[in-house]
Amino acid sequence: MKFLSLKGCSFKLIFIGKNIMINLNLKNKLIKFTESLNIFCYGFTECRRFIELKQYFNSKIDKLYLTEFEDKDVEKRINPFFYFEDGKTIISIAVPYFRKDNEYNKCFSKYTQGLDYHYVVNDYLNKICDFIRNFGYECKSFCDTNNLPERYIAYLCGVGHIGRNSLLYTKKYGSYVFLGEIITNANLCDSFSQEYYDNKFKEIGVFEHCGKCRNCMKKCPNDVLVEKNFNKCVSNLTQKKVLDSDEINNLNGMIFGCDICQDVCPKNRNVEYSFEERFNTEEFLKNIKDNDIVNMNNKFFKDNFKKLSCSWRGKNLLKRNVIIKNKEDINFIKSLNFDNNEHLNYYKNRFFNKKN
Ligand code: B12
Ligand code: SF4
Ligand code: SF4
Repeated sequence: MKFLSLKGCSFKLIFIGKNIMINLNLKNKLIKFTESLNIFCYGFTECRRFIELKQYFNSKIDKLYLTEFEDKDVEKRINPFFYFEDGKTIISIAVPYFRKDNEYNKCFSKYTQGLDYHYVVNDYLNKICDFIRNFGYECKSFCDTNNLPERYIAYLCGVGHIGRNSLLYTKKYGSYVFLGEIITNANLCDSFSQEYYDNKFKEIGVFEHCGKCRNCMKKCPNDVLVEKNFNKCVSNLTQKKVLDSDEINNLNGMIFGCDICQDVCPKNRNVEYSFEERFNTEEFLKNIKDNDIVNMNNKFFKDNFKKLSCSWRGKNLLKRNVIIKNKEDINFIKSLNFDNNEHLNYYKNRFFNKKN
Protein backbone atom coordinates (compact mmCIF):
# COMPACT_ATOMS: atom_id res chain seq x y z
CA MET A 1 0.00 0.00 0.00
CA LYS A 2 1.23 3.52 -0.83
CA PHE A 3 0.26 7.07 0.11
CA LEU A 4 0.45 9.92 -2.37
CA SER A 5 0.00 13.60 -1.72
CA LEU A 6 -1.87 15.70 -4.29
CA LYS A 7 -2.99 19.28 -3.72
CA GLY A 8 -2.37 18.84 0.01
CA CYS A 9 -4.63 15.79 0.37
CA SER A 10 -3.37 12.30 1.10
CA PHE A 11 -4.79 9.38 -0.89
CA LYS A 12 -4.78 5.71 -0.06
CA LEU A 13 -3.62 3.76 -3.10
CA ILE A 14 -3.64 0.00 -3.51
CA PHE A 15 -1.64 -2.20 -5.87
CA ILE A 16 -3.52 -4.75 -7.95
CA GLY A 17 -2.65 -7.02 -10.92
CA LYS A 18 -0.63 -5.39 -13.76
CA ASN A 19 0.83 -2.88 -11.24
CA ILE A 20 -2.14 -0.52 -11.39
CA MET A 21 -2.74 1.57 -8.31
CA ILE A 22 -6.38 2.35 -7.68
CA ASN A 23 -7.20 5.56 -5.88
CA LEU A 24 -9.76 4.01 -3.55
CA ASN A 25 -10.25 7.18 -1.59
CA LEU A 26 -11.37 9.09 -4.66
CA LYS A 27 -13.36 6.13 -5.98
CA ASN A 28 -15.41 5.78 -2.79
CA LYS A 29 -16.08 9.49 -2.57
CA LEU A 30 -16.97 9.60 -6.26
CA ILE A 31 -19.47 6.77 -5.83
CA LYS A 32 -21.16 8.65 -2.98
CA PHE A 33 -21.19 11.86 -4.99
CA THR A 34 -22.62 10.21 -8.12
CA GLU A 35 -25.39 8.57 -6.10
CA SER A 36 -26.15 11.89 -4.40
CA LEU A 37 -27.03 13.14 -7.91
CA ASN A 38 -29.60 10.32 -8.18
CA ILE A 39 -27.40 8.44 -10.67
CA PHE A 40 -27.41 4.80 -9.59
CA CYS A 41 -26.51 3.15 -12.91
CA TYR A 42 -22.81 3.82 -13.37
CA GLY A 43 -19.50 1.97 -13.48
CA PHE A 44 -15.81 2.05 -14.31
CA THR A 45 -13.64 0.38 -16.94
CA GLU A 46 -9.98 0.81 -17.79
CA CYS A 47 -9.16 3.22 -20.61
CA ARG A 48 -7.78 1.07 -23.43
CA ARG A 49 -8.12 0.46 -27.16
CA PHE A 50 -11.16 -1.77 -27.72
CA ILE A 51 -9.20 -3.99 -30.13
CA GLU A 52 -11.81 -6.75 -29.85
CA LEU A 53 -14.29 -4.50 -31.75
CA LYS A 54 -12.05 -3.86 -34.74
CA GLN A 55 -13.12 -6.83 -36.83
CA TYR A 56 -16.81 -6.31 -35.95
CA PHE A 57 -16.73 -2.67 -37.09
CA ASN A 58 -14.74 -3.53 -40.24
CA SER A 59 -17.29 -6.19 -41.17
CA LYS A 60 -20.06 -3.56 -40.86
CA ILE A 61 -18.15 -1.35 -43.31
CA ASP A 62 -17.61 -4.26 -45.73
CA LYS A 63 -21.32 -5.11 -45.72
CA LEU A 64 -22.21 -1.42 -46.31
CA TYR A 65 -24.16 -1.44 -43.03
CA LEU A 66 -22.68 1.82 -41.75
CA THR A 67 -25.22 4.61 -41.22
CA GLU A 68 -24.23 8.17 -42.11
CA PHE A 69 -23.95 8.89 -38.36
CA GLU A 70 -21.05 6.47 -37.88
CA ASP A 71 -17.40 7.23 -38.67
CA LYS A 72 -15.63 5.10 -41.30
CA ASP A 73 -12.38 5.60 -39.39
CA VAL A 74 -12.45 2.57 -37.10
CA GLU A 75 -9.56 3.86 -35.00
CA LYS A 76 -11.67 6.83 -33.89
CA ARG A 77 -14.34 4.37 -32.75
CA ILE A 78 -12.15 2.03 -30.74
CA ASN A 79 -9.42 4.26 -29.35
CA PRO A 80 -10.29 6.52 -26.40
CA PHE A 81 -6.70 7.85 -26.34
CA PHE A 82 -7.67 9.71 -29.49
CA TYR A 83 -9.76 11.97 -27.24
CA PHE A 84 -7.63 11.95 -24.06
CA GLU A 85 -4.04 10.78 -24.45
CA ASP A 86 -3.43 10.33 -20.75
CA GLY A 87 -6.72 8.52 -19.99
CA LYS A 88 -6.62 5.78 -17.34
CA THR A 89 -10.28 5.13 -16.53
CA ILE A 90 -13.61 5.53 -18.33
CA ILE A 91 -16.67 6.17 -16.18
CA SER A 92 -20.05 5.40 -17.71
CA ILE A 93 -23.35 6.78 -16.43
CA ALA A 94 -26.91 6.02 -17.52
CA VAL A 95 -29.52 8.76 -17.19
CA PRO A 96 -33.15 7.53 -17.39
CA TYR A 97 -35.55 9.44 -19.63
CA PHE A 98 -38.93 7.70 -19.78
CA ARG A 99 -41.52 9.96 -18.08
CA LYS A 100 -45.19 9.06 -17.70
CA ASP A 101 -46.32 11.86 -20.04
CA ASN A 102 -44.05 10.73 -22.90
CA GLU A 103 -46.98 8.67 -24.20
CA TYR A 104 -48.80 11.79 -25.48
CA ASN A 105 -47.30 12.05 -28.92
CA LYS A 106 -46.71 8.73 -30.68
CA CYS A 107 -45.04 10.23 -33.76
CA PHE A 108 -42.08 11.53 -31.80
CA SER A 109 -40.00 8.95 -29.98
CA LYS A 110 -40.01 9.20 -26.17
CA TYR A 111 -36.36 10.18 -26.16
CA THR A 112 -36.97 13.44 -27.98
CA GLN A 113 -40.09 14.78 -26.25
CA GLY A 114 -38.34 16.50 -23.34
CA LEU A 115 -35.31 18.76 -23.11
CA ASP A 116 -32.38 17.78 -25.38
CA TYR A 117 -30.58 14.89 -23.66
CA HIS A 118 -27.14 16.20 -24.61
CA TYR A 119 -27.83 19.16 -22.35
CA VAL A 120 -29.24 17.11 -19.45
CA VAL A 121 -26.62 14.34 -19.51
CA ASN A 122 -23.80 16.87 -19.81
CA ASP A 123 -25.17 18.61 -16.77
CA TYR A 124 -24.55 15.43 -14.73
CA LEU A 125 -21.20 14.75 -16.42
CA ASN A 126 -19.94 18.27 -15.71
CA LYS A 127 -20.81 17.96 -12.02
CA ILE A 128 -18.94 14.66 -11.78
CA CYS A 129 -15.96 16.10 -13.72
CA ASP A 130 -15.78 19.10 -11.36
CA PHE A 131 -15.77 16.70 -8.42
CA ILE A 132 -12.88 14.69 -9.89
CA ARG A 133 -10.94 17.85 -10.84
CA ASN A 134 -11.04 18.95 -7.20
CA PHE A 135 -8.80 15.98 -6.48
CA GLY A 136 -6.23 17.24 -8.99
CA TYR A 137 -7.10 14.96 -11.90
CA GLU A 138 -8.15 15.80 -15.45
CA CYS A 139 -11.36 14.72 -17.21
CA LYS A 140 -13.00 14.75 -20.64
CA SER A 141 -16.70 14.02 -20.88
CA PHE A 142 -18.92 13.03 -23.80
CA CYS A 143 -22.49 12.02 -24.60
CA ASP A 144 -23.20 11.09 -28.20
CA THR A 145 -20.54 13.61 -29.18
CA ASN A 146 -17.76 11.38 -30.46
CA ASN A 147 -17.45 7.97 -32.07
CA LEU A 148 -16.62 5.81 -29.09
CA PRO A 149 -18.99 2.84 -28.60
CA GLU A 150 -21.02 4.10 -25.67
CA ARG A 151 -23.14 0.96 -25.25
CA TYR A 152 -20.12 -1.30 -25.24
CA ILE A 153 -18.35 0.93 -22.72
CA ALA A 154 -21.45 0.88 -20.47
CA TYR A 155 -21.56 -2.90 -20.77
CA LEU A 156 -17.87 -3.21 -19.80
CA CYS A 157 -18.52 -0.87 -16.87
CA GLY A 158 -21.25 -3.21 -15.63
CA VAL A 159 -23.98 -0.61 -16.14
CA GLY A 160 -26.15 -3.22 -17.83
CA HIS A 161 -26.51 -5.84 -20.54
CA ILE A 162 -27.05 -5.54 -24.31
CA GLY A 163 -30.28 -6.89 -25.81
CA ARG A 164 -31.01 -8.36 -29.24
CA ASN A 165 -32.21 -4.90 -30.27
CA SER A 166 -28.64 -3.61 -29.56
CA LEU A 167 -29.81 -1.43 -26.67
CA LEU A 168 -28.12 -1.20 -23.31
CA TYR A 169 -30.44 -2.32 -20.52
CA THR A 170 -30.22 -1.26 -16.89
CA LYS A 171 -32.07 -3.23 -14.20
CA LYS A 172 -33.85 -0.18 -12.77
CA TYR A 173 -34.94 1.71 -15.88
CA GLY A 174 -34.67 -0.88 -18.66
CA SER A 175 -33.31 0.46 -21.94
CA TYR A 176 -34.89 3.92 -21.61
CA VAL A 177 -31.58 5.49 -20.60
CA PHE A 178 -29.10 7.82 -22.24
CA LEU A 179 -25.43 7.09 -21.84
CA GLY A 180 -22.66 9.49 -20.93
CA GLU A 181 -18.96 8.95 -20.23
CA ILE A 182 -15.97 10.56 -18.58
CA ILE A 183 -12.36 9.73 -19.40
CA THR A 184 -10.06 10.63 -16.54
CA ASN A 185 -6.38 10.20 -15.75
CA ALA A 186 -7.27 8.92 -12.26
CA ASN A 187 -6.86 5.17 -11.77
CA LEU A 188 -10.22 3.94 -10.55
CA CYS A 189 -10.49 0.33 -11.71
CA ASP A 190 -8.83 -3.00 -12.33
CA SER A 191 -6.96 -4.02 -15.45
CA PHE A 192 -7.66 -7.28 -17.32
CA SER A 193 -6.08 -9.36 -20.08
CA GLN A 194 -7.04 -9.08 -23.76
CA GLU A 195 -8.42 -12.62 -23.52
CA TYR A 196 -10.83 -11.41 -20.84
CA TYR A 197 -12.10 -8.65 -23.14
CA ASP A 198 -12.32 -10.95 -26.17
CA ASN A 199 -14.61 -13.18 -24.13
CA LYS A 200 -16.62 -10.24 -22.77
CA PHE A 201 -17.31 -9.16 -26.35
CA LYS A 202 -18.25 -12.65 -27.52
CA GLU A 203 -20.63 -12.99 -24.56
CA ILE A 204 -22.78 -10.14 -25.92
CA GLY A 205 -23.69 -12.25 -28.96
CA VAL A 206 -25.16 -14.98 -26.72
CA PHE A 207 -27.87 -12.54 -25.49
CA GLU A 208 -28.23 -14.49 -22.29
CA HIS A 209 -30.67 -11.98 -20.75
CA CYS A 210 -33.01 -12.24 -23.75
CA GLY A 211 -33.29 -16.01 -23.49
CA LYS A 212 -35.66 -17.35 -26.15
CA CYS A 213 -37.43 -14.00 -26.65
CA ARG A 214 -37.25 -12.42 -30.10
CA ASN A 215 -40.08 -9.86 -29.78
CA CYS A 216 -38.00 -6.93 -30.98
CA MET A 217 -36.84 -8.83 -34.07
CA LYS A 218 -40.39 -9.87 -34.94
CA LYS A 219 -41.98 -6.47 -34.37
CA CYS A 220 -39.39 -4.24 -36.04
CA PRO A 221 -41.28 -2.74 -39.02
CA ASN A 222 -38.25 -2.79 -41.33
CA ASP A 223 -36.72 -6.09 -40.29
CA VAL A 224 -33.55 -4.39 -39.10
CA LEU A 225 -32.57 -6.64 -36.24
CA VAL A 226 -31.88 -9.91 -38.05
CA GLU A 227 -28.95 -8.63 -40.08
CA LYS A 228 -28.47 -5.53 -37.88
CA ASN A 229 -28.40 -3.22 -40.86
CA PHE A 230 -29.43 0.04 -39.21
CA ASN A 231 -29.58 1.86 -42.53
CA LYS A 232 -33.16 0.58 -42.68
CA CYS A 233 -33.99 1.62 -39.10
CA VAL A 234 -36.93 4.05 -38.89
CA SER A 235 -34.94 6.15 -36.44
CA ASN A 236 -32.17 6.47 -39.03
CA LEU A 237 -34.59 7.25 -41.88
CA THR A 238 -36.37 10.01 -39.94
CA GLN A 239 -32.98 11.69 -39.44
CA LYS A 240 -31.52 11.17 -42.91
CA LYS A 241 -31.52 14.21 -45.20
CA VAL A 242 -31.93 12.32 -48.48
CA LEU A 243 -34.35 9.40 -48.87
CA ASP A 244 -34.83 7.09 -51.84
CA SER A 245 -38.25 5.69 -52.86
CA ASP A 246 -38.05 2.60 -50.66
CA GLU A 247 -36.93 4.65 -47.70
CA ILE A 248 -39.84 7.08 -48.13
CA ASN A 249 -42.20 4.12 -47.76
CA ASN A 250 -40.47 2.90 -44.62
CA LEU A 251 -40.93 5.77 -42.17
CA ASN A 252 -43.83 3.94 -40.53
CA GLY A 253 -45.73 7.15 -39.75
CA MET A 254 -42.98 8.51 -37.53
CA ILE A 255 -41.79 12.13 -37.50
CA PHE A 256 -38.70 11.49 -35.40
CA GLY A 257 -37.16 8.31 -33.97
CA CYS A 258 -38.75 4.92 -33.27
CA ASP A 259 -39.47 3.08 -30.02
CA ILE A 260 -40.99 -0.21 -31.18
CA CYS A 261 -38.09 -2.54 -30.34
CA GLN A 262 -37.99 -1.09 -26.82
CA ASP A 263 -41.73 -0.92 -26.21
CA VAL A 264 -42.30 -4.59 -27.08
CA CYS A 265 -39.48 -5.79 -24.83
CA PRO A 266 -40.43 -7.75 -21.69
CA LYS A 267 -37.33 -6.34 -19.96
CA ASN A 268 -38.90 -2.89 -20.21
CA ARG A 269 -42.07 -3.93 -18.41
CA ASN A 270 -42.44 -2.61 -14.87
CA VAL A 271 -39.32 -0.47 -15.07
CA GLU A 272 -39.15 2.74 -13.05
CA TYR A 273 -40.01 6.08 -14.60
CA SER A 274 -37.24 8.66 -14.77
CA PHE A 275 -36.82 11.09 -11.87
CA GLU A 276 -35.61 13.75 -14.34
CA GLU A 277 -38.39 16.31 -14.81
CA ARG A 278 -36.52 17.96 -17.66
CA PHE A 279 -37.52 14.94 -19.77
CA ASN A 280 -41.24 15.70 -19.37
CA THR A 281 -42.92 16.11 -22.75
CA GLU A 282 -42.75 19.80 -23.68
CA GLU A 283 -46.21 21.38 -23.46
CA PHE A 284 -46.25 22.53 -27.09
CA LEU A 285 -45.62 18.96 -28.32
CA LYS A 286 -48.53 17.41 -26.45
CA ASN A 287 -51.24 18.66 -28.79
CA ILE A 288 -49.30 19.71 -31.85
CA LYS A 289 -51.01 18.90 -35.18
CA ASP A 290 -49.33 17.89 -38.44
CA ASN A 291 -50.56 21.17 -39.93
CA ASP A 292 -48.79 23.16 -37.19
CA ILE A 293 -45.52 21.46 -38.11
CA VAL A 294 -45.69 21.82 -41.90
CA ASN A 295 -46.66 25.47 -41.52
CA MET A 296 -44.25 26.43 -38.74
CA ASN A 297 -42.01 29.46 -39.28
CA ASN A 298 -38.48 30.02 -37.99
CA LYS A 299 -39.72 31.71 -34.83
CA PHE A 300 -42.00 28.81 -33.86
CA PHE A 301 -39.19 26.35 -34.56
CA LYS A 302 -36.69 28.36 -32.52
CA ASP A 303 -39.03 28.99 -29.58
CA ASN A 304 -40.21 25.39 -29.36
CA PHE A 305 -38.36 22.65 -31.22
CA LYS A 306 -34.87 24.07 -30.66
CA LYS A 307 -34.93 22.78 -27.06
CA LEU A 308 -35.47 19.22 -28.26
CA SER A 309 -32.91 16.81 -29.71
CA CYS A 310 -35.15 16.27 -32.78
CA SER A 311 -34.26 19.78 -33.97
CA TRP A 312 -30.68 18.91 -34.85
CA ARG A 313 -31.38 18.25 -38.55
CA GLY A 314 -33.39 21.46 -38.98
CA LYS A 315 -37.06 22.35 -39.36
CA ASN A 316 -37.46 21.21 -42.98
CA LEU A 317 -36.59 17.64 -42.07
CA LEU A 318 -39.51 17.57 -39.60
CA LYS A 319 -41.76 19.10 -42.26
CA ARG A 320 -40.65 16.50 -44.81
CA ASN A 321 -41.45 13.66 -42.42
CA VAL A 322 -44.92 15.09 -41.80
CA ILE A 323 -45.53 15.29 -45.57
CA ILE A 324 -44.46 11.66 -45.94
CA LYS A 325 -46.69 10.65 -43.02
CA ASN A 326 -49.69 12.19 -44.84
CA LYS A 327 -48.74 11.12 -48.36
CA GLU A 328 -52.02 9.26 -48.92
CA ASP A 329 -54.18 12.22 -47.85
CA ILE A 330 -54.69 14.20 -51.07
CA ASN A 331 -56.43 17.11 -49.32
CA PHE A 332 -53.54 17.51 -46.93
CA ILE A 333 -51.01 17.37 -49.78
CA LYS A 334 -53.07 19.84 -51.86
CA SER A 335 -53.19 22.34 -48.99
CA LEU A 336 -49.40 22.57 -48.71
CA ASN A 337 -47.73 25.82 -49.68
CA PHE A 338 -43.96 26.07 -49.46
CA ASP A 339 -43.32 29.05 -51.79
CA ASN A 340 -39.83 28.57 -53.15
CA ASN A 341 -38.64 25.70 -51.00
CA GLU A 342 -37.49 23.26 -53.68
CA HIS A 343 -36.89 20.37 -51.33
CA LEU A 344 -40.34 20.43 -49.72
CA ASN A 345 -42.07 21.14 -53.02
CA TYR A 346 -40.38 18.07 -54.44
CA TYR A 347 -42.19 15.91 -51.85
CA LYS A 348 -45.48 17.77 -52.26
CA ASN A 349 -45.43 17.35 -56.06
CA ARG A 350 -44.28 13.77 -55.86
CA PHE A 351 -47.31 12.69 -53.81
CA PHE A 352 -49.69 15.10 -55.58
CA ASN A 353 -48.77 13.78 -59.02
CA LYS A 354 -49.09 10.20 -57.85
CA LYS A 355 -52.69 10.82 -56.81
CA ASN A 356 -53.66 12.61 -60.05
C1 B12 B 1 -25.26 5.78 -34.97
C2 B12 B 1 -26.26 5.73 -33.84
C3 B12 B 1 -27.57 5.40 -34.16
C4 B12 B 1 -27.97 4.91 -35.55
C5 B12 B 1 -27.53 3.44 -35.69
C6 B12 B 1 -27.90 2.60 -34.46
C7 B12 B 1 -27.10 1.32 -34.25
N1 B12 B 1 -27.63 0.41 -33.54
O1 B12 B 1 -26.01 1.17 -34.69
C8 B12 B 1 -29.51 5.14 -35.52
C9 B12 B 1 -29.83 6.51 -36.08
C10 B12 B 1 -30.34 4.12 -36.28
C11 B12 B 1 -29.78 5.14 -34.02
C12 B12 B 1 -30.99 4.81 -33.47
C13 B12 B 1 -31.24 4.82 -32.10
N2 B12 B 1 -30.45 5.30 -31.15
CO1 B12 B 1 -28.60 5.78 -31.46
N3 B12 B 1 -26.77 6.11 -31.56
C14 B12 B 1 -25.88 6.02 -32.51
C15 B12 B 1 -24.46 6.32 -32.01
C16 B12 B 1 -24.08 7.75 -32.39
C17 B12 B 1 -23.40 5.31 -32.51
C18 B12 B 1 -23.85 3.83 -32.36
C19 B12 B 1 -22.91 2.88 -33.04
O2 B12 B 1 -21.71 3.04 -33.00
N4 B12 B 1 -23.46 1.85 -33.68
C20 B12 B 1 -22.71 0.83 -34.32
C21 B12 B 1 -22.89 -0.51 -33.57
C22 B12 B 1 -22.06 -1.58 -34.23
O3 B12 B 1 -22.41 -0.33 -32.28
P1 B12 B 1 -23.33 -0.35 -30.98
O4 B12 B 1 -24.72 0.05 -31.33
O5 B12 B 1 -22.65 0.42 -29.92
O6 B12 B 1 -23.33 -1.91 -30.64
C23 B12 B 1 -22.41 -2.49 -29.75
C24 B12 B 1 -23.07 -3.57 -28.96
O7 B12 B 1 -24.48 -3.45 -29.05
C25 B12 B 1 -22.52 -4.86 -29.50
N5 B12 B 1 -23.41 -5.72 -30.28
C26 B12 B 1 -24.63 -5.45 -30.76
N6 B12 B 1 -25.08 -6.51 -31.40
C27 B12 B 1 -24.14 -7.49 -31.31
C28 B12 B 1 -24.12 -8.79 -31.82
C29 B12 B 1 -23.00 -9.60 -31.60
C30 B12 B 1 -22.97 -10.97 -32.17
C31 B12 B 1 -21.90 -9.10 -30.85
C32 B12 B 1 -20.72 -9.93 -30.59
C33 B12 B 1 -21.94 -7.77 -30.35
C34 B12 B 1 -23.06 -7.00 -30.58
O8 B12 B 1 -21.46 -4.53 -30.36
C35 B12 B 1 -21.33 -3.15 -30.55
C36 B12 B 1 -19.96 -2.76 -30.12
O9 B12 B 1 -19.86 -1.41 -29.78
C37 B12 B 1 -24.65 6.14 -30.45
C38 B12 B 1 -23.72 7.00 -29.59
C39 B12 B 1 -22.34 6.35 -29.50
N7 B12 B 1 -21.29 7.10 -29.79
O10 B12 B 1 -22.23 5.19 -29.18
C40 B12 B 1 -26.14 6.46 -30.25
C41 B12 B 1 -26.93 5.61 -29.21
C42 B12 B 1 -26.53 4.18 -29.42
N8 B12 B 1 -28.31 5.79 -29.62
C43 B12 B 1 -29.12 5.82 -28.63
C44 B12 B 1 -30.53 5.83 -28.76
C45 B12 B 1 -31.35 6.24 -27.55
C46 B12 B 1 -31.13 5.46 -29.98
C47 B12 B 1 -32.62 5.15 -30.24
C48 B12 B 1 -33.31 4.41 -29.09
C49 B12 B 1 -33.35 6.48 -30.56
C50 B12 B 1 -34.80 6.31 -30.98
N9 B12 B 1 -35.72 6.06 -30.06
O11 B12 B 1 -35.09 6.46 -32.15
C51 B12 B 1 -32.54 4.29 -31.52
C52 B12 B 1 -32.38 2.80 -31.19
C53 B12 B 1 -32.22 1.92 -32.39
C54 B12 B 1 -31.58 0.58 -32.00
N10 B12 B 1 -32.37 -0.47 -31.94
O12 B12 B 1 -30.38 0.53 -31.77
C55 B12 B 1 -28.40 5.69 -27.30
C56 B12 B 1 -28.59 4.26 -26.77
C57 B12 B 1 -28.95 4.15 -25.31
C58 B12 B 1 -29.14 2.71 -24.90
N11 B12 B 1 -29.86 2.54 -23.82
O13 B12 B 1 -28.66 1.78 -25.52
C59 B12 B 1 -26.93 6.05 -27.69
C60 B12 B 1 -25.86 5.32 -26.88
C61 B12 B 1 -26.76 7.59 -27.51
C62 B12 B 1 -26.61 7.98 -26.04
N12 B12 B 1 -25.51 8.63 -25.67
O14 B12 B 1 -27.45 7.72 -25.19
N13 B12 B 1 -28.67 5.42 -33.32
S1 SF4 C 1 -35.86 1.57 -33.63
FE1 SF4 C 1 -37.64 0.79 -34.83
S2 SF4 C 1 -36.89 0.43 -36.93
FE2 SF4 C 1 -35.10 0.70 -35.57
S3 SF4 C 1 -34.52 -1.37 -34.98
FE3 SF4 C 1 -35.93 -0.66 -33.40
S4 SF4 C 1 -37.98 -1.29 -34.09
FE4 SF4 C 1 -36.61 -1.48 -35.83
S1 SF4 D 1 -37.51 -7.90 -26.97
FE1 SF4 D 1 -36.77 -9.88 -26.25
S2 SF4 D 1 -35.06 -10.34 -27.66
FE2 SF4 D 1 -35.49 -8.15 -27.86
S3 SF4 D 1 -34.09 -7.17 -26.42
FE3 SF4 D 1 -36.03 -7.51 -25.33
S4 SF4 D 1 -35.74 -9.50 -24.29
FE4 SF4 D 1 -34.18 -9.34 -25.86
